[in-house]
Amino acid sequence: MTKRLFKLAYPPPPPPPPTKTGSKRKTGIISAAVVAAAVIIIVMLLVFNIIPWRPGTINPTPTPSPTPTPTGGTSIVTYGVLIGTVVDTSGSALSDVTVSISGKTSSTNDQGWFSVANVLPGSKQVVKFTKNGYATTYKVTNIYSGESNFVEVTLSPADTTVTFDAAQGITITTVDNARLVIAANSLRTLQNTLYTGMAEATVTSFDPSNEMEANAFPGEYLGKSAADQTISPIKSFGFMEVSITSQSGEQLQLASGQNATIQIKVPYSMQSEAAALGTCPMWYFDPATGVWQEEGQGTYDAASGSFTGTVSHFSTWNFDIRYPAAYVSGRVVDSNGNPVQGAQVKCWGTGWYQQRWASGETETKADGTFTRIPVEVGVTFKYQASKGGHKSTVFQAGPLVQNEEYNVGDIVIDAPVIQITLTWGLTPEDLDSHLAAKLDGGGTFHVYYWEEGSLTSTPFANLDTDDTDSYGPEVISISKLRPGTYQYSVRHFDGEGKIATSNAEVNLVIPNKGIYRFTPPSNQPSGTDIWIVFSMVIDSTGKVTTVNTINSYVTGGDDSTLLYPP
Ligand SMILES: [Ca+2]
Ligand SMILES: [Ca+2]
Repeated sequence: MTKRLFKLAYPPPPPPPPTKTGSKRKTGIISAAVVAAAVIIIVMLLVFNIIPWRPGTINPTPTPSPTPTPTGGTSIVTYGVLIGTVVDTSGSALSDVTVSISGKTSSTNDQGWFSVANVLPGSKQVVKFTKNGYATTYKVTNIYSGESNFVEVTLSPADTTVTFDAAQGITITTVDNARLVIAANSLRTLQNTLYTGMAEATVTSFDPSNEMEANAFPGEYLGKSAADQTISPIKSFGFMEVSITSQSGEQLQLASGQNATIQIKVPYSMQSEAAALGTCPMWYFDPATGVWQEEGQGTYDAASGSFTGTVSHFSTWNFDIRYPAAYVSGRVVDSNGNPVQGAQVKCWGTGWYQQRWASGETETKADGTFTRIPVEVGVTFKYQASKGGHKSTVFQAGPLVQNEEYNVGDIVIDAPVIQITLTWGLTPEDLDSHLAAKLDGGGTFHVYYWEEGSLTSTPFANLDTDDTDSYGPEVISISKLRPGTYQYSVRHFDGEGKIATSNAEVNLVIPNKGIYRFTPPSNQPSGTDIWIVFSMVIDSTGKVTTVNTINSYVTGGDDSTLLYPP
């Protein structure tokens, strides 16, 4: 952000890249004061011609080292890539969250971004998000071969962690006045033996009238009926995540025939509705299917403003009812009016007690359309399209009447059409993504940490996240391809080790063309700092005609001419 402000305030002279000896750059760390001081110094240097700077030219760079024979791997792969971001319930980026999907795991960087490559295609795949001290949550997403998909996740800090004697049981009350009662001698190990030692219970209750807590809802607001297994949209009065472990960390469950009691305080704004109902279906989140399964029923107690019910196993439990629905349709387009395929559309209730459900479409069709997203009748709702982590404006509509079909028209979004991910291992600490292009007609651009770019204006390419402390990911998105040649490189910015032994992996995702996976050649000449990975040629219609694997090492710097295609 600070770098963007800097560029807006002082458009003509691009700042020189920082030196390795300078304090670590990177978004959000540099204070406004430091930026202002840097601006003054740079402007003075430029005015007094201390820094040579020539508009429209690229700084000279050292002679390249001899190019080794490519030995790195390149393949077109038949998997999908899952990219996403994780925030906490205050909206801050959350690092070191473990992300698991069909046996693959990854973790989030300092900016809360993650990328999982090599995910087998499949619809309605369940993604699990865990972090010590936080309530586990899940998202459900589709994975397509040759495409990237994106999920946004909110994790809530755990409310209460209590150690207790399983032989005696315990009653735990959370800050939201939710309650869990575990009877004496009611726990078993996963080997089905009675557990009588010390146990640790982590309990987190969620107030769905709080929009950020509602965002931490596992899966989707869809429940499967106990009676006939039909799936309907549901809205919540409150939910609770319970995890019980032995002292050695082994997961514990309720023994056969045993029940625990859970009680959820209904938000004040929903208490008259709860009182009128008297009872409420209970649902548990089934990580195997990604759907809420109805099981049992809670009873409302007006004195405490709570629903109470019993459960036979621990999971995330939810007091929800089905709601009468209206249906929203529409189309997602780019700023030129072209349909955007694969966008997500989310609708959610708004108002002081209506933000207790959300619904959506995981991807728009080839013609950009989405159909029949259920919304609660009689409620004003918001809606928004997103793709690849980039979002449209938030719009508002409703209230609608039961079974009404409502078309919102076109939602405009500057979505990425191509994404390039970079991940690596522990060392070097800081690798950087560079995308540089020579355009037909003479223009150039270079997107990297110091010039993050933009999806809504030239260069229509953006560095979404830069990682500086091992592993990655880094993500570059491109929203519009312009005729010319684009070249992507990885530069070793900082830290011990070399690119060749970094376990780096680059995935170039071109929808309708495929995913190109690159790994660095092993024979990296000493002194080289740049791995030129690939170039791609864009024709006059803005389509990728060829992807050329380069896989060579050169010596340069952040502003090397060698980062540009020849
Ligand atoms: Ca980096
Ligand atoms: Ca990192």
